[in-house]
Amino acid sequence: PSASIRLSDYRAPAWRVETVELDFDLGIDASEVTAGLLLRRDPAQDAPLRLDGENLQLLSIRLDGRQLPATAYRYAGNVLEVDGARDGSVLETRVRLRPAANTALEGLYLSGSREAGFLLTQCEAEGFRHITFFPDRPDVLSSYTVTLRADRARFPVLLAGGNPDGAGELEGGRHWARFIDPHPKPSYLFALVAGRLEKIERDYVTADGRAVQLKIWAEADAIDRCHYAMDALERSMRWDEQAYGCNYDLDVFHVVATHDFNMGAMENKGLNIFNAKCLLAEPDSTTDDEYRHVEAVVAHEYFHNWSGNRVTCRDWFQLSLKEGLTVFREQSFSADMNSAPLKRIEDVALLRRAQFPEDAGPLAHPVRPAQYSEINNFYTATVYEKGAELVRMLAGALGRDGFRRGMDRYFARNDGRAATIEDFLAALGEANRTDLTPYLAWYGQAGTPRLKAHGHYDAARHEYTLTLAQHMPGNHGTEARPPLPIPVKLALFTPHGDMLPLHLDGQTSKTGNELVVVLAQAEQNFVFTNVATAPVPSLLRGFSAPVILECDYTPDELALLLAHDVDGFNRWEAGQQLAARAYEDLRDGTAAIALQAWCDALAKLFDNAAIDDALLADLLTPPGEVELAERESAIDPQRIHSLRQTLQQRLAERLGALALRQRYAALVAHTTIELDAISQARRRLKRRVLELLALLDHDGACELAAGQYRDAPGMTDRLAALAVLVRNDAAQVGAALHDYRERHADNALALDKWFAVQAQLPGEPALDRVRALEHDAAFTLKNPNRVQSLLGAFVRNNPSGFHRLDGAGYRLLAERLVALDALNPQVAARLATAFNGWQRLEPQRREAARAAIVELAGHRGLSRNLAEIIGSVLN
Ligand code: HT7
Ligand code: ZN
Repeated sequence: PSASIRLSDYRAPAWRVETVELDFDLGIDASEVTAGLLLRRDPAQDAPLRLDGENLQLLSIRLDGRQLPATAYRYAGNVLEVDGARDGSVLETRVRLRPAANTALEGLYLSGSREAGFLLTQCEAEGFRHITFFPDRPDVLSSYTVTLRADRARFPVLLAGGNPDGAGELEGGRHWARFIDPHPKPSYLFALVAGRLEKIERDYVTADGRAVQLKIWAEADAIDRCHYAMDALERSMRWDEQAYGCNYDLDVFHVVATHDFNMGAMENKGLNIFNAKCLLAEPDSTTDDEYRHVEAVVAHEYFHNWSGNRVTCRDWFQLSLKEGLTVFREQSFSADMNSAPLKRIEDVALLRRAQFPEDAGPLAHPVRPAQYSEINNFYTATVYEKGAELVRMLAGALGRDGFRRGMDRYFARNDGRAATIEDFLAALGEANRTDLTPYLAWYGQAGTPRLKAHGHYDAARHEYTLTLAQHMPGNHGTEARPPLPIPVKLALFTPHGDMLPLHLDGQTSKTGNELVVVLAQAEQNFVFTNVATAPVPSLLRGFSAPVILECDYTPDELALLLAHDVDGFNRWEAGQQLAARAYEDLRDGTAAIALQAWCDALAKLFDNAAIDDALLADLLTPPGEVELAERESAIDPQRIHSLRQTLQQRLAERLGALALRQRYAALVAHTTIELDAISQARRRLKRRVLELLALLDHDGACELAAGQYRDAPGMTDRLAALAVLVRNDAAQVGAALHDYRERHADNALALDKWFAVQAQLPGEPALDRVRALEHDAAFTLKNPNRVQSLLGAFVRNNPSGFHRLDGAGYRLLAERLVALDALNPQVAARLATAFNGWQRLEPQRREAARAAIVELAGHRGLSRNLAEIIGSVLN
């Protein structure tokens, strides 16, 4: 594997590019790019001019107007070194690219077929060096003028980032269009799109008075599915003006949908490009969860215009500076647009499902990594989701107004600059006259801290002492790490479920029913006075810090919080903790005290008309198989699956088939296709009730599911019914799958769900199903969404299917990774992270997984992307 790049080696660029003029002569098989760079040299450095360029076919090279002889430059496929450049020199290069042959989807590539598809670019993180020679690093900010030329009939639409600056006809049926971006930007934010696309448009006026044309582009068959995204975009723009004072800053804002994309979306300046699954939405093919996801991704990319584009990152180690912050901004927006507690539950569930396992195994890295071999492998749950949690802690520490003051300072001071995480903490801290540098430690260390909590009530003194202590697992004092600041939002409840007024000893300002204490040392006592009765603490409310709480609650105490906590997140959290304890009762064969308490508490909530249907659905769902596995050492995923099924069956028995049927019927009576919160909540609960009923009355529930499938007015109900039929191996499943396949044959996103639902068939039969689906005419390794829908869903969302005792799941993954890596290394590397955690499997599976990974590692010619992941996973 190639050498790693280290944060400690950072040096400012010796050469910058003040302006860049790009000229594209576009064609599907061959495109030519001419780049004119106005160079600026750092007088303090005397390094030669070295430009990144990845396997480019160099056609010509001129310096200050003169053709360079072959002796005046060197290029062996990665770096172009040029002699004789001075401050103010203009370097002009011309290269040829092969877009149709680019299956890695990085640089300039073709989306769709040769006949009907369109050309587009993806430059983050280091794709620009696949387009032209350039110092392809985020701290080189340049002004871009881009001219596109192409055949008008084949490429009627020509787009690049920036404001339009003319267009016209050329000879031979060709045309041109020019764009100037007035905002200097790093190369990773460059983009172009060319092809046959349709658009929808809307006029928008920013709070500071700029008239902006919003244009969403898609292929003709998809353009009608862009209206929801347009509404979401307008909501995002308004929200950013109100919440952060951030206005849009160009005259046009383009958004383009593609089916061929390695990630969710990309925030290119003025020309966002979206994976179609994160942009297109219409009731017949989009679920409620997907609608919310579209809104969230549209917002996320738009918010990058300030957190990422206007203020960018100095280097890729600072990636979370834009990603963690932007995820946090999107989370706040989504909470404002929808239910705040449900959003928080969803985000924390994702953190636990994706980030906690990452942080607990060989792929663990700090939010700001210290080194990497391949930067594309660092677009991780840690950088994004844990990064957002760190911003949330800072926002909590400063309070609403203080955080806004700090953000104003951060944007104002760093506008047009490439910044660091230190710059961020400094701006937030200085605007609030507080020192936030202790939080820097959070950015520098991997692992999920444990927070131990213990309460003691002194009845005679009416005092409650809460002892909080922190430790990092596996950190047995060998390296002394400073303690982290851990904000703990808390409340105290009476045994009747009422909140007690809080008086924190010695701190007159700290009163109220809820407050935040910050654990700043390894261990600290917090003494509450005038506490009338022995309380039950509600800790880490709203998940105020990304830690694992270890608290010696009794089942009754958890049941009390589940019944009474007014913090929606902590109510759910109490239920999750209780369910995990109930699971342990079943696993260990111990007295089923937690199981009883969990079922009793939920039975009461089930009859409580005041509770929101969506929250109830989440309360009725125990932690997932991945989370349950996180609590074990010799993991047997098939046993976890079956114990979790038993756990749910016990709950279903406690609720009773009659009550479940009645509730299901009542929800069916309200079936609509509307997208309002109440309708979505009903659909969510309806699905959960049907799943529980299937554990008691298999045939009856399958009959209901078949009816729901047939009558469903939209995708949420249809897919939920199909999933119940698949997972229960219903007699009706074949007909339903056939119907779905026919009905959605022309809709790639709907078809992805058809693959995914079958890939999640639990247990042994899953592997043969996956193999059979690989032979379906619609399956291809060339499309990342399709790979994700079949192989991704199998290896990631189906632990009992993937982790077969005979190791066949591991061998299948290893074989497919070799084939996929040859086409698309980024997607292969991401899929390979499914091997993470193999060391904690029980011995037989562990050996089978190890053998498959070792064999894969020995394969010659693996990409740097895949080699890095496999190498780390094996350690
Ligand atoms: N900033 C974007 C990252 C991204 C990306 C990274 C590597 C390879 C392909 C990519 N496509 C998009 C996504 C985001 O907004 O976070
Ligand atoms: Zn982002």
